[in-house]
Amino acid sequence: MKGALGFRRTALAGAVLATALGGGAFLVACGAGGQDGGGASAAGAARLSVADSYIPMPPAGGTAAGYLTVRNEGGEGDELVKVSSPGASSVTMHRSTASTMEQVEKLDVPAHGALQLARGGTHLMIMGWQKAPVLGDELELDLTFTRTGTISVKVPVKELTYRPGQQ
Ligand SMILES: [Cu+2]
Repeated sequence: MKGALGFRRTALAGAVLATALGGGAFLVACGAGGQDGGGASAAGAARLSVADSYIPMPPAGGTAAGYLTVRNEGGEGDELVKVSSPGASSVTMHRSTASTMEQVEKLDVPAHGALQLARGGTHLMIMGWQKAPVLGDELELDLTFTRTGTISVKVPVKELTYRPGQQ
């Protein structure tokens, strides 16, 4: 934080000096450039949070899907590159296509946007449960992002028909 403020002040001082030497037009260009640079390094980092996570109850402890939303309030994108769980042997990322689904290695979390895993679209596949899940259980998922690192969330097991925002 301190470093970023220091940089801003330096850039500003440079702009003022440039005015004295070079005139108004140069000030506009230089000032705008300097501020953009400062903003990108200070407030631009990805700021992630996870919401609306749930796992529809799988039939007889079999393969389950997992859904969640990763919000990014920061000015830099990030990408989800790995998901694992202490309670399941395998968690993979899948994208649904018209007739099937395919595994993907990473999912983008856009700046000032969100990565949404939802029914019919991108989802997690959770296999090899250590203990057959029951309604109300929570499964820890460790989500690893390129820039942010790992975020751990407890994801509740819900009824098969559950959708976020309604019971
Ligand atoms: Cu799948």
